Amino acid sequence: PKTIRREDYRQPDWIVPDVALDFDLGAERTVVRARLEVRRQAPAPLVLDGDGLVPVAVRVDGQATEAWRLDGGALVLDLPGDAHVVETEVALSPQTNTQLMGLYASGGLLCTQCEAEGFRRITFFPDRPDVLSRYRVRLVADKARYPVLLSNGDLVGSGDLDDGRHFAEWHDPFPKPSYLFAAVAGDLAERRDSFTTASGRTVQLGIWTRAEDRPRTAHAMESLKLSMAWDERVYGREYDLGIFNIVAVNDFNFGAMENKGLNIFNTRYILADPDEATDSDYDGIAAVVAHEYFHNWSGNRVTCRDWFQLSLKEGFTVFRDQGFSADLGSPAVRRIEDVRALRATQFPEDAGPLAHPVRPESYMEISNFYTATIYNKGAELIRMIHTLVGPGRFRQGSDLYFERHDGEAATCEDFVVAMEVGAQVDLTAFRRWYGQAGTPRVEARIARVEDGTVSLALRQSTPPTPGQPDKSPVPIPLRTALFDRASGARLAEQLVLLEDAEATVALGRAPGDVALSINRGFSAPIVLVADRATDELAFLAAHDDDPFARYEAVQGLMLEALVDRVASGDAGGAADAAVDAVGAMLADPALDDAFVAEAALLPSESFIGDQMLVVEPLAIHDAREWLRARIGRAHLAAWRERQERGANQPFAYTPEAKGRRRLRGVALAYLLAARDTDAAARALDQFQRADNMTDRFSALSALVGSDAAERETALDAFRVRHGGSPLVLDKWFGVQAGSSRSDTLETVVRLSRDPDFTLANPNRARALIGGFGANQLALHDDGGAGYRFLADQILQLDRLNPQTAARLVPPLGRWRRFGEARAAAMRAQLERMLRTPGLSRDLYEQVFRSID
Ligand code: B3K
Ligand code: ZN
Repeated sequence: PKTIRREDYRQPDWIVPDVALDFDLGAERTVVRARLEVRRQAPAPLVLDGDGLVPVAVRVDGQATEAWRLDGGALVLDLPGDAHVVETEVALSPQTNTQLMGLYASGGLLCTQCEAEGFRRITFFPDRPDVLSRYRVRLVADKARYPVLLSNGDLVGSGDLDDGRHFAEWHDPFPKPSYLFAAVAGDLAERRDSFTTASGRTVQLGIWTRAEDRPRTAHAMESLKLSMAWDERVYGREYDLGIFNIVAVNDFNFGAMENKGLNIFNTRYILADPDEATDSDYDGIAAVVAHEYFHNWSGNRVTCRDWFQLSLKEGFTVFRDQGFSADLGSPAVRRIEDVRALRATQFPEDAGPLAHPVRPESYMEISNFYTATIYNKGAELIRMIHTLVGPGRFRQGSDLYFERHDGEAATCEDFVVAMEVGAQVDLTAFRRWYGQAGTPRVEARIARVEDGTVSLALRQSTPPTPGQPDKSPVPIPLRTALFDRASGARLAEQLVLLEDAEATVALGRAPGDVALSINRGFSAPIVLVADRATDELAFLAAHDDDPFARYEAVQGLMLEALVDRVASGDAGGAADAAVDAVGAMLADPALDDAFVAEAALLPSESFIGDQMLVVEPLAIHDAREWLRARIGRAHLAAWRERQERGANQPFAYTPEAKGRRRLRGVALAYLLAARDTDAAARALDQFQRADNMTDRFSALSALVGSDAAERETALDAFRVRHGGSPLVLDKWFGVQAGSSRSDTLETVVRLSRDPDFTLANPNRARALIGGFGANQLALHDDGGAGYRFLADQILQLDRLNPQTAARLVPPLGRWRRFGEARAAAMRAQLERMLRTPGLSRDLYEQVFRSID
């Protein structure tokens, strides 16, 4: 496959101001007729991208022509003038489209997915984000099978035809790139609502699902209305069309898609009721509904010039949805969750063979670049700008960005320039964050100068990443405070900006002993190496007034204990301090349950592994279980009380009740780890009596790693109760794939042959195969069979759905982090995959990059 480079960007030779599409829809066969008004921008032939398309007919200015050729799938025409009308006709087979890109069938529905390059699987077109067109779409289908016909924009006509067919015509007045095109046909039920914008326009809102799912769309609709109001209030952005529709589909490659006026969602991010969705599912729905809605401005009104600019829309939109979610619930807890996710996915990516800058330089397959780096690190860059300039100036910057680039295809540079001008800040050095991969490491150490001034010595370095051996310093904003150890008082908080490789900063005068609180709120996406003694961390765990920093201090104690335990079998004083810190939080009535639950959670096994030179999965697991048992036993009474608190109250969806449920789940896991006598019975009791999925599933999760008889009882009951609901069955597969039992590989192999398992559905494949890949203990268990199984599944899936297959590769790409035998066995599987004939471009690129 060939490599596409950012430096090779050229403006389009031809543009397409207007396009009319005519779909004659059917699952087995769909005919697409396209009419493109093309305008020349440069002396070159017209190249219309195509992927797997065969032209049935081609016309230029109304005349049939044979003067075309196919070049690597694209339709090439030499046209004489500067403006022509080009018409093409192709036939598609949605039913056999297992890639789920382009037009495909899901359940009884027909739907599209075009980002990034799926539109070329529907019709011949300059399928690049800098070609913006006005679309007119006519959909024709059998009325009984496909009573609902949706596309972007406004409905401008509909009616019946002969032979039981009907049609609908949609017109989208906003010019858009082809990746935002969407069409849906199916037997769908609507939840309808409306929203009145700040300027008084009424928008008709519709969420479309199968009829039986309609009752489970209330939370998504509520989230949509809150998002619309939030974007008006916080960013001054109003919705622009008369209609906003969302359709939920079962088979979808990722979370959702922001098509103009017609978002298409994975059912997972729409459907919820208390009996089937956990609180974190509810949160995920609110966040993704908001994210796709926010794209209407950050992505659709202002789109990307080319795919190297992907983070322009994704990083910014993640930052926006994080702000929305923070405002909905507890900002501190939300920040902790976001940082946990960053460390779980983006940090390892940035430290491994797939590391790439937020604005990449090259790719083979753009689908492989919808990564945690583009999304989550991209959001952290925006957050740093926000931190540097403050909310007011940030808003002036974002206003200017939207004003300047409305209707355009922009670049990351355009965003930075708009921020510089609008927020009055010099971001010259900050631009390096966009081009440099790798997570900076910051060493921080305080020293006392004679006159009582405390100074902070900082040093930054970024490890080499593939293709980037030498790194420059980046500007790192560090929210920093000192505490007086004797009184517990905070002495000062300041925003320290580390711009050079090294710097020393005076923090102020402090008479007595101090504790250093740094990178508060996780103000920069870095790895902090602060030379702090256990008792200093313990102090911060008890006294820091920044909840995130307090959480970090507790996690720091836990990590220290775990790393020591793995290294030497001993855990020094850090384990005792961690035990005490958790106890103190449990006893502190001022802390809310959600925060305590987050802070009491142990670092994940893979995050512990990330701290070590050579990852030892079993030793890590044992150390973690050992610390878990200690924390469990030390606070048995408190855990029991937290597990029971409010258990008999009926379900409520309030922040307090959510926090209580979260802590209940954590408490139950600690009770099981402590081998409290009745823990398994207690878990089964919670499982059986729960009137909601959060409590039921936290009980099941706690039991699934145990040998207790209650485990099978719960697993069986769960399947019987929820077997008819695909999303809940995904949980059943996933929880077993994540189990810490030694027979997990066997279980997963058996489940892969279960009649309810299929690789064709991405949610199901991710639950079982993705869940297994993320299970460090099980994947690396015997250093061979797990890798082979994972590689086999990836290869099988690649034949159906390359995009989803390629996303399962990263766990194997971490081979360098493991001991020799494991590394060799993992590499052998990567090599076997690479040798397999007929690999997709997606999988080839991921495997190829993972090998060296
Ligand atoms: N923009 C889409 C992602 C498309 C992924 C294509 N491989 C969803 C989102 O980020 O909102
Ligand atoms: Zn997005």
